[in-house]
Amino acid sequence: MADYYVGNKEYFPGIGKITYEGPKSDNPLAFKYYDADKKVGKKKMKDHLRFAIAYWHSFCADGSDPFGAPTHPHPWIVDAKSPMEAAEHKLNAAFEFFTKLGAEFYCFHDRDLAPEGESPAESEKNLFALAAKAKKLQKATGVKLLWGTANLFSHPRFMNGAATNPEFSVVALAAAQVKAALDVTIDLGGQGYTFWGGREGYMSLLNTDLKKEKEHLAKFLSMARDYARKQGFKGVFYIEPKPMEPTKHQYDYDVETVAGFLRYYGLDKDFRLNIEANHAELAGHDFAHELETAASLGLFGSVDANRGEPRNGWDTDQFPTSYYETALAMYAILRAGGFTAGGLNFDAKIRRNSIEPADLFEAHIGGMDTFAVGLEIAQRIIDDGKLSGFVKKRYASFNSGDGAKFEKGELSFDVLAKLGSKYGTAGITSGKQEQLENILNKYLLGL
Ligand code: XLS
Ligand code: NI
Ligand code: NI
Repeated sequence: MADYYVGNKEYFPGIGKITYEGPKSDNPLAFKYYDADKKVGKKKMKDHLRFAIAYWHSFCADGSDPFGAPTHPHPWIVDAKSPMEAAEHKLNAAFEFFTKLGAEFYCFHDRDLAPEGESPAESEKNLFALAAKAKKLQKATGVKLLWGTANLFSHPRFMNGAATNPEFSVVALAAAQVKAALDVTIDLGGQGYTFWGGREGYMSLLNTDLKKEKEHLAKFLSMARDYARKQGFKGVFYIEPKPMEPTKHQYDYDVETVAGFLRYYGLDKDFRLNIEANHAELAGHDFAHELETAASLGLFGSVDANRGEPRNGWDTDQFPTSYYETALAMYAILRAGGFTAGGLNFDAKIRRNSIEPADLFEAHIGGMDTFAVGLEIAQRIIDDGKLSGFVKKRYASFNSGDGAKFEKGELSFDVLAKLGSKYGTAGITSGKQEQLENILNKYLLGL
């Protein structure tokens, strides 16, 4: 990656390139565990982890919440004379941040990059103008676009949904936005394109035709896919599941729900899952459960790396800090074959009262270190082979004899039932969960 780019102005003065200093360092602006070029298994850490920065949280969100005004200073908008100039300054600040941190990828919504105009045509013009500038910065720095997306949830026109809106005109407006977002994603060499359906759900069944809305969603996604493929898009389409918030119930509830939807509508060839830790928690699942489920269906794609607050029922989007969670996540990801087009996108925000410029760096450094540790633990688990060996042995009765016949579909149900009486209580064995948990704790300690 080229040295950090500084536009007309440096937005994070006093902070240089973040380097690896090792676990003994107490420099808050250095990596303790993430050592980009260190080999873990067959790949370098950076190629396993493929870190991406979420443009919206880091450069757009201002610390405001339903109870209070913005708290984050955002120096890149202070001296701007127009929203377009502010967007340009923000872009410079973002690339300064990416390159100082050493993150190779970023992700954006159309409206993060450029302000909405008075008409769809003006919005498109704004977006294309900013994308042209982003393209230059990508070229100058080597930073790449992991995925693009369209914000189909903030504008009041989407209060009843975007692709699932009961009004056809709004569905068409959503298409105008997605088309432009796809165009810039393709132009910027985006490796993926994400659909997160924040408003694709309902608040009340009393005013909703659920079947129609789901059909409209599928139609919309198929049309968008066909358009992008025709434009030469070779990347991966992602659906990002989330069970609720902002709607009471979102159609893309969790991985299983989305997998069923994709298969029912024949979208499973082009679409993969973008799995967010906090959304898994909201759906009542472990993060690793969602990853494992997607992998088991051949639909694993990418990750929105963050964490929730277990005692809150909403999407707090905090930076990951738990080795336990990242180890189990990386264990699932490595066994799924690792990332190809996907990566770890920090869909996470610093807290409202984290108001120093360094806080944004420290948050990402912590997240990257936490995933680097998780990766090393996961590789240790794989190399040692105790856990996978146990699992393999646990299912060994299906490797030969009647068990193998069962798997191959060579037994009728009544024969299976007869075998039941033949075997009696043989094979009723311990799951050894506690022993395995103790082994996992050893790996966590690096032993
Ligand atoms: C919100 C989602 C959103 C998507 C992109 O909860 O996580 O940020 O990642 O639209
Ligand atoms: Ni997300
Ligand atoms: Ni989220």
